[in-house]
Amino acid sequence: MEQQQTPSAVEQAMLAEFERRIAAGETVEPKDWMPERYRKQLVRMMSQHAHSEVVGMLPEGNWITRAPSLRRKLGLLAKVQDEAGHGLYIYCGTETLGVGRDELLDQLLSGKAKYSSIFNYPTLTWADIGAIGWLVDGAAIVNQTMLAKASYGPYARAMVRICKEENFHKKQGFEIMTVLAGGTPAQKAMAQDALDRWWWPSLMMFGPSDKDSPNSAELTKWGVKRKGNDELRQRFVNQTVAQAQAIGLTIPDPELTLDEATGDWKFGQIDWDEFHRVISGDGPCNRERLAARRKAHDDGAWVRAAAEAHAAKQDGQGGAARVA
Ligand code: FAQ
Repeated sequence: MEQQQTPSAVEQAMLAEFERRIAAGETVEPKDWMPERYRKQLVRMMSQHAHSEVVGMLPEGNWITRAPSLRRKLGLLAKVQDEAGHGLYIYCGTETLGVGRDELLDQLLSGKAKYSSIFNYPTLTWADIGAIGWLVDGAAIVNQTMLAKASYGPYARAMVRICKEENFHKKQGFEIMTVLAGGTPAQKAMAQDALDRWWWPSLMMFGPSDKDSPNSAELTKWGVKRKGNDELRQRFVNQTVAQAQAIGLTIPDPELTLDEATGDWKFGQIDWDEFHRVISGDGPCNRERLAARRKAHDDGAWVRAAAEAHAAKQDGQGGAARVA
């Protein structure tokens, strides 16, 4: 009986020490003791994030061959490549928690894992590329600037670099929108249409309202999340309204009003039914996105096989050299 209580007391002491470190603002590193639940929450959130970066390449990749100029094509190509890099940093960060990339990719390809709702919407016109950079990267920056202070070191450090790159992405998107909004009436209409379609899905990126967010309390207690979903969403709205006004576009929300007392732009009701449909696999492009990822994985089988054969050959040569 006593033997069963002792480990629990030790565990409690370790948990208390862990929480003391978090409260003191210390960073948790891969070899530090951590509660199993903390590790699980991080794997869940980080792997979803990594998948989002990789699936997020698809809607924009759709326009690489149709970019309106060489300059735009180069910019978009570089951006999409950056997103692949972001996925890689975060998968590497997740590996420090003892989960292999193969396992995480299996979860994505089998449809078990989540990725950001936003990437299940189609890119119908060139203006959608501007809207993604401006709104989607803009929302990602607001969320990830907070995560750059997360308690888990490898994740926080990945966020610092990612946010720097996302800033370029946002600028290229906003510049595309600025040029279109100041162009011909047809170009301006195309920019407005893209804003109309991407606005509400961008607000959904921040996740459900805090009162309906089952993970927030635990993530906040352990210093992974430093701000709630609603506060970040509000921060994004406040920033973006002024930017839309500056380029003469209208946010598609008749209820948008400035609260003079707080300085917040109050916005209308988010369609949470749509959000839940999209995250449960029934959005406009969920099936298409997963099919594209599965095809890319299958098409890349020979590259993985060649890389493994090369590594085995190098090991063999290294071994021979060492023997010699
Ligand atoms: N989409 O309890 P909460 C980017 C799920 S990167 C899908 O509030 P949490 C860059 C949530 O997972 C964009 N699912 O959850 C780029 C949970 O489900 P589970 C990705 C969502 O973790 C730009 C359930 O709902 N960024 O855009 C979404 O406390 C352009 C309950 O929610 C990140 O992943 C959603 N929007 O807060 C790339 C940032 N929202 O797992 C390419 C890191 C919620 O219990 C091109 N993640 N869910 O079954 C986070 O900050 C958080 O995980 C939140 C959700 C805020 C997304």
